[in-house]
Amino acid sequence: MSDKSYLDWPFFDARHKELEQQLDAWAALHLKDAHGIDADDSCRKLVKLLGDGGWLRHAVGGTAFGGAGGTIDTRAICILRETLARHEGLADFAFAMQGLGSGAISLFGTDAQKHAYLPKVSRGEAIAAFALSEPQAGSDVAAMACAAEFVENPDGGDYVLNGEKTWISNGGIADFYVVFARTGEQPGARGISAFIVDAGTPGFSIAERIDVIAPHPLARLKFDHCRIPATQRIGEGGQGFKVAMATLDVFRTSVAAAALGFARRALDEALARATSRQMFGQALADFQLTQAKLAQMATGIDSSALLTYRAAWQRDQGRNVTKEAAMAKMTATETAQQVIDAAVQMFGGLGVVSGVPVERLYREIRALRIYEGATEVQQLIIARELLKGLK
Ligand code: COS
Repeated sequence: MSDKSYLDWPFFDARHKELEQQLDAWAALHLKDAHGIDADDSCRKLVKLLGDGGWLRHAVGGTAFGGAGGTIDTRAICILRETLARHEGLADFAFAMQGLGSGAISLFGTDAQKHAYLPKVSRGEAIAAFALSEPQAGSDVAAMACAAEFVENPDGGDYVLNGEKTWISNGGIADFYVVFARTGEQPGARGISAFIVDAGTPGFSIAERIDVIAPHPLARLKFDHCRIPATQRIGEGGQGFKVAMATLDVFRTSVAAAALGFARRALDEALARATSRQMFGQALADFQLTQAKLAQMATGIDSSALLTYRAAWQRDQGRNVTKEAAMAKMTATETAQQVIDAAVQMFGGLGVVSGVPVERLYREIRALRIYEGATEVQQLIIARELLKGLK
Protein backbone atom coordinates (compact mmCIF):
# COMPACT_ATOMS: atom_id res chain seq x y z
CA MET A 1 0.00 0.00 0.00
CA SER A 2 1.60 3.25 -1.13
CA ASP A 3 2.04 6.23 1.17
CA LYS A 4 -0.87 8.59 0.42
CA SER A 5 -0.10 11.20 3.07
CA TYR A 6 0.99 13.65 0.36
CA LEU A 7 -2.68 14.12 -0.56
CA ASP A 8 -3.07 16.09 2.69
CA TRP A 9 -0.46 18.63 1.57
CA PRO A 10 -1.78 22.18 1.12
CA PHE A 11 -1.29 22.01 -2.67
CA PHE A 12 -4.52 20.05 -3.05
CA ASP A 13 -8.25 20.66 -2.87
CA ALA A 14 -10.66 18.00 -1.53
CA ARG A 15 -11.57 17.02 -5.10
CA HIS A 16 -7.96 15.97 -5.80
CA LYS A 17 -7.96 13.52 -2.92
CA GLU A 18 -11.29 12.09 -4.08
CA LEU A 19 -9.96 11.77 -7.61
CA GLU A 20 -6.99 9.73 -6.42
CA GLN A 21 -9.18 7.44 -4.31
CA GLN A 22 -11.63 6.81 -7.14
CA LEU A 23 -8.93 6.22 -9.74
CA ASP A 24 -6.91 3.96 -7.46
CA ALA A 25 -9.96 1.73 -6.90
CA TRP A 26 -10.84 1.75 -10.61
CA ALA A 27 -7.26 0.96 -11.66
CA ALA A 28 -7.01 -1.99 -9.25
CA LEU A 29 -10.10 -3.42 -10.92
CA HIS A 30 -9.48 -2.59 -14.59
CA LEU A 31 -5.72 -2.46 -15.17
CA LYS A 32 -4.59 -5.83 -13.84
CA ASP A 33 -4.23 -7.48 -17.23
CA ALA A 34 -4.21 -4.34 -19.38
CA HIS A 35 -0.69 -4.91 -20.71
CA GLY A 36 -1.07 -7.21 -23.71
CA ILE A 37 1.59 -8.54 -26.07
CA ASP A 38 0.94 -6.04 -28.87
CA ALA A 39 1.62 -2.44 -27.75
CA ASP A 40 -0.57 -0.85 -30.48
CA ASP A 41 -3.52 -3.02 -29.60
CA SER A 42 -3.02 -2.55 -25.84
CA CYS A 43 -2.84 1.23 -26.27
CA ARG A 44 -5.99 1.43 -28.36
CA LYS A 45 -7.84 -0.63 -25.75
CA LEU A 46 -6.45 1.45 -22.89
CA VAL A 47 -7.50 4.73 -24.53
CA LYS A 48 -11.04 3.37 -24.90
CA LEU A 49 -11.04 2.00 -21.35
CA LEU A 50 -9.81 5.32 -19.91
CA GLY A 51 -12.39 7.18 -22.02
CA ASP A 52 -15.23 4.92 -20.87
CA GLY A 53 -14.07 5.35 -17.27
CA GLY A 54 -14.34 9.15 -17.66
CA TRP A 55 -10.64 9.70 -16.85
CA LEU A 56 -9.73 11.29 -20.17
CA ARG A 57 -12.04 14.21 -19.34
CA HIS A 58 -9.12 15.42 -17.24
CA ALA A 59 -6.78 15.37 -20.25
CA VAL A 60 -8.70 18.12 -22.07
CA GLY A 61 -9.73 21.64 -21.07
CA GLY A 62 -13.28 23.06 -21.12
CA THR A 63 -16.53 21.40 -20.00
CA ALA A 64 -18.17 22.42 -23.30
CA PHE A 65 -15.64 20.22 -25.09
CA GLY A 66 -15.75 17.11 -22.90
CA GLY A 67 -13.36 18.38 -20.25
CA ALA A 68 -13.80 17.74 -16.52
CA GLY A 69 -13.30 21.44 -15.74
CA GLY A 70 -13.20 24.89 -17.28
CA THR A 71 -9.47 24.74 -17.88
CA ILE A 72 -6.72 22.16 -17.65
CA ASP A 73 -6.22 21.18 -14.00
CA THR A 74 -2.51 20.40 -13.73
CA ARG A 75 -2.80 18.86 -10.27
CA ALA A 76 -5.54 16.50 -11.48
CA ILE A 77 -3.41 15.49 -14.48
CA CYS A 78 -0.46 14.83 -12.18
CA ILE A 79 -2.52 12.76 -9.75
CA LEU A 80 -3.92 10.76 -12.67
CA ARG A 81 -0.49 10.11 -14.13
CA GLU A 82 1.09 9.24 -10.81
CA THR A 83 -1.70 6.80 -9.95
CA LEU A 84 -1.84 5.20 -13.40
CA ALA A 85 1.96 4.85 -13.54
CA ARG A 86 1.92 3.12 -10.17
CA HIS A 87 -0.54 0.55 -11.55
CA GLU A 88 0.41 0.19 -15.21
CA GLY A 89 2.95 2.16 -17.27
CA LEU A 90 1.12 1.75 -20.56
CA ALA A 91 -2.10 3.16 -19.06
CA ASP A 92 -0.16 6.24 -17.95
CA PHE A 93 1.28 6.51 -21.47
CA ALA A 94 -2.18 6.25 -23.06
CA PHE A 95 -3.57 8.96 -20.77
CA ALA A 96 -0.57 11.26 -21.12
CA MET A 97 -0.50 11.18 -24.89
CA GLN A 98 -4.21 12.05 -25.11
CA GLY A 99 -3.36 15.11 -23.05
CA LEU A 100 -0.08 16.08 -24.71
CA GLY A 101 -1.45 15.41 -28.20
CA SER A 102 -4.52 17.58 -27.67
CA GLY A 103 -2.99 20.05 -25.18
CA ALA A 104 -2.23 22.70 -27.80
CA ILE A 105 -5.88 22.59 -28.92
CA SER A 106 -7.14 22.89 -25.33
CA LEU A 107 -4.82 25.84 -24.67
CA PHE A 108 -4.82 27.70 -28.00
CA GLY A 109 -7.42 26.16 -30.33
CA THR A 110 -10.45 27.91 -31.80
CA ASP A 111 -13.89 26.81 -30.59
CA ALA A 112 -14.38 25.00 -33.91
CA GLN A 113 -11.12 23.06 -33.43
CA LYS A 114 -12.02 22.28 -29.83
CA HIS A 115 -15.48 21.01 -30.85
CA ALA A 116 -14.02 18.90 -33.65
CA TYR A 117 -11.32 17.15 -31.62
CA LEU A 118 -11.57 17.44 -27.83
CA PRO A 119 -14.87 15.57 -27.16
CA LYS A 120 -13.57 12.58 -29.14
CA VAL A 121 -10.26 12.66 -27.27
CA SER A 122 -12.11 12.81 -23.98
CA ARG A 123 -14.32 9.81 -24.86
CA GLY A 124 -11.34 7.81 -26.09
CA GLU A 125 -12.73 7.77 -29.63
CA ALA A 126 -9.82 9.67 -31.21
CA ILE A 127 -6.16 9.06 -30.42
CA ALA A 128 -3.92 12.15 -30.29
CA ALA A 129 -0.20 12.70 -30.93
CA PHE A 130 2.25 15.58 -30.48
CA ALA A 131 4.77 15.92 -33.32
CA LEU A 132 7.60 18.29 -32.44
CA SER A 133 10.96 16.48 -32.65
CA GLU A 134 12.86 15.94 -35.87
CA PRO A 135 15.94 13.90 -36.74
CA GLN A 136 18.07 17.08 -36.43
CA ALA A 137 15.93 19.04 -33.97
CA GLY A 138 15.16 17.33 -30.66
CA SER A 139 16.40 19.51 -27.81
CA ASP A 140 16.97 22.47 -30.15
CA VAL A 141 13.36 22.90 -31.24
CA ALA A 142 14.01 26.19 -33.05
CA ALA A 143 16.28 24.33 -35.51
CA MET A 144 13.32 22.44 -37.00
CA ALA A 145 13.31 22.00 -40.77
CA CYS A 146 9.82 20.62 -41.45
CA ALA A 147 8.17 23.43 -43.43
CA ALA A 148 4.60 24.59 -44.01
CA GLU A 149 4.10 26.88 -46.98
CA PHE A 150 0.98 29.02 -47.19
CA VAL A 151 -0.89 28.80 -50.50
CA GLU A 152 -3.70 31.28 -51.14
CA ASN A 153 -7.12 30.16 -52.40
CA PRO A 154 -10.69 31.53 -52.20
CA ASP A 155 -11.46 29.36 -49.12
CA GLY A 156 -8.95 31.13 -46.90
CA GLY A 157 -5.87 29.28 -48.04
CA ASP A 158 -4.04 26.03 -47.42
CA TYR A 159 -0.70 25.05 -45.91
CA VAL A 160 1.51 22.53 -47.67
CA LEU A 161 3.75 20.55 -45.31
CA ASN A 162 7.07 18.97 -46.27
CA GLY A 163 9.55 17.27 -43.96
CA GLU A 164 9.88 14.70 -41.19
CA LYS A 165 9.12 14.24 -37.51
CA THR A 166 10.56 11.51 -35.34
CA TRP A 167 10.16 9.84 -31.90
CA ILE A 168 6.45 10.55 -32.18
CA SER A 169 4.50 8.70 -29.50
CA ASN A 170 1.25 7.20 -30.81
CA GLY A 171 2.77 7.48 -34.30
CA GLY A 172 1.01 4.86 -36.41
CA ILE A 173 -2.13 4.60 -34.24
CA ALA A 174 -3.10 8.26 -33.78
CA ASP A 175 -6.19 9.70 -35.49
CA PHE A 176 -4.65 13.17 -35.57
CA TYR A 177 -1.27 14.79 -34.97
CA VAL A 178 -0.47 18.28 -33.67
CA VAL A 179 2.47 19.11 -35.92
CA PHE A 180 4.92 22.00 -35.56
CA ALA A 181 6.43 23.35 -38.77
CA ARG A 182 8.44 26.28 -39.99
CA THR A 183 6.29 28.99 -41.56
CA GLY A 184 9.09 31.54 -41.77
CA GLU A 185 7.45 34.70 -40.40
CA GLN A 186 10.82 35.37 -38.70
CA PRO A 187 14.01 33.34 -38.27
CA GLY A 188 14.35 30.67 -35.58
CA ALA A 189 11.78 30.24 -32.81
CA ARG A 190 9.59 33.10 -34.09
CA GLY A 191 8.91 31.45 -37.47
CA ILE A 192 7.15 28.25 -36.38
CA SER A 193 3.41 27.45 -36.39
CA ALA A 194 1.29 24.60 -35.04
CA PHE A 195 -1.17 22.55 -37.14
CA ILE A 196 -3.62 19.70 -36.77
CA VAL A 197 -3.04 16.97 -39.35
CA ASP A 198 -5.57 14.13 -39.57
CA ALA A 199 -4.25 10.61 -40.17
CA GLY A 200 -5.03 9.66 -43.73
CA THR A 201 -4.43 13.15 -45.17
CA PRO A 202 -2.79 12.64 -48.59
CA GLY A 203 0.95 13.29 -48.43
CA PHE A 204 1.17 12.22 -44.78
CA SER A 205 2.67 8.81 -44.03
CA ILE A 206 4.37 6.73 -41.37
CA ALA A 207 7.96 6.38 -42.61
CA GLU A 208 9.11 3.98 -39.92
CA ARG A 209 7.91 2.31 -36.74
CA ILE A 210 10.47 2.42 -33.91
CA ASP A 211 10.92 -0.32 -31.27
CA VAL A 212 12.05 0.80 -27.82
CA ILE A 213 12.99 -0.90 -24.52
CA ALA A 214 9.54 -0.33 -22.98
CA PRO A 215 7.34 -1.02 -26.01
CA HIS A 216 4.78 1.64 -26.93
CA PRO A 217 3.63 3.02 -30.29
CA LEU A 218 6.41 5.21 -31.70
CA ALA A 219 7.14 6.32 -35.25
CA ARG A 220 8.89 8.58 -37.71
CA LEU A 221 6.43 10.63 -39.78
CA LYS A 222 6.80 11.92 -43.30
CA PHE A 223 5.09 14.90 -44.95
CA ASP A 224 5.36 15.03 -48.73
CA HIS A 225 3.31 17.93 -50.15
CA CYS A 226 0.71 17.29 -47.46
CA ARG A 227 -2.00 19.93 -47.95
CA ILE A 228 -4.25 21.03 -45.08
CA PRO A 229 -6.70 23.95 -44.82
CA ALA A 230 -5.43 27.06 -43.01
CA THR A 231 -8.26 26.54 -40.50
CA GLN A 232 -6.14 23.64 -39.12
CA ARG A 233 -3.52 26.06 -37.83
CA ILE A 234 -3.53 26.38 -34.02
CA GLY A 235 -2.95 29.92 -32.76
CA GLU A 236 -1.36 32.72 -34.74
CA GLY A 237 1.17 32.12 -37.49
CA GLY A 238 4.70 32.29 -36.06
CA GLN A 239 3.50 31.50 -32.51
CA GLY A 240 4.06 27.75 -32.72
CA PHE A 241 7.18 27.73 -30.55
CA LYS A 242 5.29 29.38 -27.70
CA VAL A 243 2.36 26.99 -28.23
CA ALA A 244 4.79 24.06 -27.90
CA MET A 245 6.55 25.47 -24.83
CA ALA A 246 3.30 26.33 -23.01
CA THR A 247 1.99 22.81 -23.70
CA LEU A 248 5.24 21.35 -22.40
CA ASP A 249 5.01 23.52 -19.27
CA VAL A 250 1.91 21.48 -18.34
CA PHE A 251 3.04 18.08 -19.49
CA ARG A 252 6.64 18.26 -18.26
CA THR A 253 5.25 18.54 -14.75
CA SER A 254 3.11 15.51 -15.47
CA VAL A 255 6.17 13.52 -16.63
CA ALA A 256 7.55 14.20 -13.17
CA ALA A 257 4.31 12.82 -11.72
CA ALA A 258 4.58 9.66 -13.83
CA ALA A 259 8.17 9.16 -12.63
CA LEU A 260 6.87 9.59 -9.10
CA GLY A 261 4.28 6.85 -9.69
CA PHE A 262 6.94 4.47 -10.99
CA ALA A 263 9.18 5.27 -8.00
CA ARG A 264 6.35 4.74 -5.49
CA ARG A 265 5.60 1.36 -7.03
CA ALA A 266 9.31 0.45 -6.84
CA LEU A 267 9.40 1.41 -3.15
CA ASP A 268 6.24 -0.65 -2.46
CA GLU A 269 7.85 -3.64 -4.18
CA ALA A 270 11.11 -3.07 -2.32
CA LEU A 271 9.37 -2.87 1.08
CA ALA A 272 7.46 -6.09 0.40
CA ARG A 273 10.67 -7.79 -0.65
CA ALA A 274 12.76 -6.47 2.23
CA THR A 275 10.27 -7.64 4.85
CA SER A 276 9.66 -11.08 3.33
CA ARG A 277 13.11 -12.18 2.14
CA GLN A 278 15.15 -14.02 4.77
CA MET A 279 18.92 -14.27 4.69
CA PHE A 280 21.62 -14.97 7.31
CA GLY A 281 18.87 -15.66 9.80
CA GLN A 282 17.01 -12.35 9.49
CA ALA A 283 14.84 -10.38 7.10
CA LEU A 284 16.52 -8.23 4.45
CA ALA A 285 14.88 -5.22 6.13
CA ASP A 286 16.79 -5.95 9.36
CA PHE A 287 20.10 -5.08 7.73
CA GLN A 288 21.15 -1.47 8.21
CA LEU A 289 22.39 -1.40 4.60
CA THR A 290 18.84 -2.11 3.47
CA GLN A 291 17.41 0.47 5.86
CA ALA A 292 19.78 3.14 4.52
CA LYS A 293 18.63 2.36 1.00
CA LEU A 294 14.96 2.46 1.96
CA ALA A 295 15.47 5.81 3.69
CA GLN A 296 17.12 7.27 0.61
CA MET A 297 14.37 5.96 -1.61
CA ALA A 298 11.56 7.40 0.53
CA THR A 299 13.29 10.77 0.91
CA GLY A 300 13.94 11.00 -2.83
CA ILE A 301 10.27 10.26 -3.50
CA ASP A 302 9.06 12.96 -1.11
CA SER A 303 11.50 15.52 -2.58
CA SER A 304 10.22 14.71 -6.07
CA ALA A 305 6.61 14.91 -4.92
CA LEU A 306 7.14 18.31 -3.31
CA LEU A 307 8.70 19.74 -6.47
CA THR A 308 6.09 18.14 -8.73
CA TYR A 309 3.06 19.33 -6.83
CA ARG A 310 4.59 22.75 -6.21
CA ALA A 311 4.88 23.18 -10.00
CA ALA A 312 1.38 21.81 -10.63
CA TRP A 313 -0.18 24.02 -7.94
CA GLN A 314 1.72 27.07 -9.17
CA ARG A 315 0.50 26.55 -12.73
CA ASP A 316 -3.07 26.15 -11.49
CA GLN A 317 -2.64 29.55 -9.78
CA GLY A 318 -2.02 30.99 -13.25
CA ARG A 319 1.65 31.67 -12.60
CA ASN A 320 4.65 30.97 -14.83
CA VAL A 321 6.18 27.55 -14.10
CA THR A 322 8.92 27.21 -16.70
CA LYS A 323 11.64 26.87 -14.04
CA GLU A 324 9.54 24.91 -11.53
CA ALA A 325 8.35 22.39 -14.15
CA ALA A 326 11.94 21.87 -15.29
CA MET A 327 13.11 21.32 -11.69
CA ALA A 328 10.30 18.85 -11.07
CA LYS A 329 10.90 16.88 -14.25
CA MET A 330 14.66 16.71 -13.77
CA THR A 331 14.51 15.71 -10.10
CA ALA A 332 11.62 13.26 -10.29
CA THR A 333 12.91 11.35 -13.33
CA GLU A 334 16.52 11.16 -12.12
CA THR A 335 15.39 10.15 -8.61
CA ALA A 336 12.97 7.52 -9.91
CA GLN A 337 15.79 5.94 -11.92
CA GLN A 338 17.84 5.58 -8.71
CA VAL A 339 14.89 4.34 -6.65
CA ILE A 340 13.99 1.71 -9.24
CA ASP A 341 17.61 0.61 -9.60
CA ALA A 342 17.81 0.15 -5.82
CA ALA A 343 14.59 -1.89 -5.89
CA VAL A 344 15.99 -4.15 -8.64
CA GLN A 345 19.11 -4.65 -6.53
CA MET A 346 17.04 -5.75 -3.53
CA PHE A 347 15.34 -8.39 -5.65
CA GLY A 348 18.70 -9.86 -6.67
CA GLY A 349 18.44 -12.26 -9.61
CA LEU A 350 14.68 -12.07 -9.55
CA GLY A 351 14.91 -8.32 -10.26
CA VAL A 352 16.08 -8.85 -13.82
CA VAL A 353 13.64 -11.59 -14.79
CA SER A 354 11.54 -10.41 -17.75
CA GLY A 355 8.10 -9.28 -16.72
CA VAL A 356 8.51 -8.95 -12.95
CA PRO A 357 7.30 -5.51 -11.79
CA VAL A 358 10.72 -4.02 -10.94
CA GLU A 359 12.21 -5.24 -14.25
CA ARG A 360 9.38 -3.53 -16.14
CA LEU A 361 9.82 -0.36 -14.12
CA TYR A 362 13.55 -0.44 -14.87
CA ARG A 363 12.84 -0.40 -18.60
CA GLU A 364 9.95 2.04 -18.32
CA ILE A 365 11.71 4.82 -16.43
CA ARG A 366 14.65 5.26 -18.78
CA ALA A 367 12.92 7.22 -21.53
CA LEU A 368 11.44 9.74 -19.10
CA ARG A 369 14.91 11.22 -18.51
CA ILE A 370 15.06 11.94 -22.24
CA TYR A 371 11.66 12.84 -23.67
CA GLU A 372 9.84 16.15 -23.30
CA GLY A 373 13.20 17.77 -22.69
CA ALA A 374 16.20 15.71 -21.55
CA THR A 375 17.68 16.34 -18.09
CA GLU A 376 20.39 18.47 -19.70
CA VAL A 377 17.72 20.68 -21.34
CA GLN A 378 15.97 21.08 -17.98
CA GLN A 379 19.28 22.20 -16.47
CA LEU A 380 19.65 24.73 -19.27
CA ILE A 381 16.12 26.03 -18.70
CA ILE A 382 16.56 26.33 -14.91
CA ALA A 383 19.87 28.20 -15.27
CA ARG A 384 18.45 30.53 -17.93
CA GLU A 385 15.48 31.40 -15.75
CA LEU A 386 17.81 32.08 -12.79
CA LEU A 387 20.08 34.31 -14.86
CA LYS A 388 17.09 36.07 -16.44
CA GLY A 389 15.96 36.93 -12.93
CA LEU A 390 19.21 38.85 -12.32
CA LYS A 391 18.67 41.17 -15.29
N1 COS B 1 6.20 29.45 -22.48
C1 COS B 1 5.90 30.43 -23.36
N2 COS B 1 6.85 31.01 -24.16
C2 COS B 1 8.11 30.54 -24.07
C3 COS B 1 8.48 29.50 -23.18
C4 COS B 1 7.46 28.96 -22.36
N3 COS B 1 7.74 27.99 -21.49
N4 COS B 1 9.81 29.26 -23.35
C5 COS B 1 10.25 30.09 -24.27
N5 COS B 1 9.23 30.87 -24.73
C6 COS B 1 9.31 31.95 -25.72
C7 COS B 1 10.42 32.93 -25.33
O1 COS B 1 9.91 33.91 -24.45
C8 COS B 1 10.80 33.52 -26.67
O2 COS B 1 9.84 34.50 -27.04
P1 COS B 1 10.30 35.86 -27.80
O3 COS B 1 10.86 35.39 -29.11
O4 COS B 1 9.02 36.62 -27.94
O5 COS B 1 11.32 36.49 -26.91
C9 COS B 1 10.64 32.34 -27.62
O6 COS B 1 9.73 31.44 -26.99
C10 COS B 1 11.97 31.65 -27.89
O7 COS B 1 12.51 31.24 -26.65
P2 COS B 1 14.07 30.95 -26.47
O8 COS B 1 14.88 32.08 -26.99
O9 COS B 1 14.26 30.54 -25.04
O10 COS B 1 14.28 29.70 -27.47
P3 COS B 1 15.41 28.65 -27.54
O11 COS B 1 15.45 28.11 -28.92
O12 COS B 1 16.70 29.20 -27.01
O13 COS B 1 14.82 27.53 -26.54
C11 COS B 1 14.93 25.52 -25.20
C12 COS B 1 15.62 26.57 -26.04
C13 COS B 1 16.03 24.55 -24.82
C14 COS B 1 14.33 26.11 -23.93
C15 COS B 1 13.78 24.86 -25.98
O14 COS B 1 14.19 24.61 -27.30
C16 COS B 1 13.33 23.55 -25.35
O15 COS B 1 12.56 23.52 -24.40
N6 COS B 1 13.83 22.42 -25.90
C17 COS B 1 13.43 21.08 -25.50
C18 COS B 1 12.26 20.70 -26.29
C19 COS B 1 11.74 19.39 -25.95
O16 COS B 1 11.19 19.22 -24.88
N7 COS B 1 11.87 18.45 -26.89
C20 COS B 1 11.28 17.18 -26.76
C21 COS B 1 10.11 17.13 -27.70
S1 COS B 1 8.63 16.68 -26.95
S2 COS B 1 8.81 14.78 -26.62
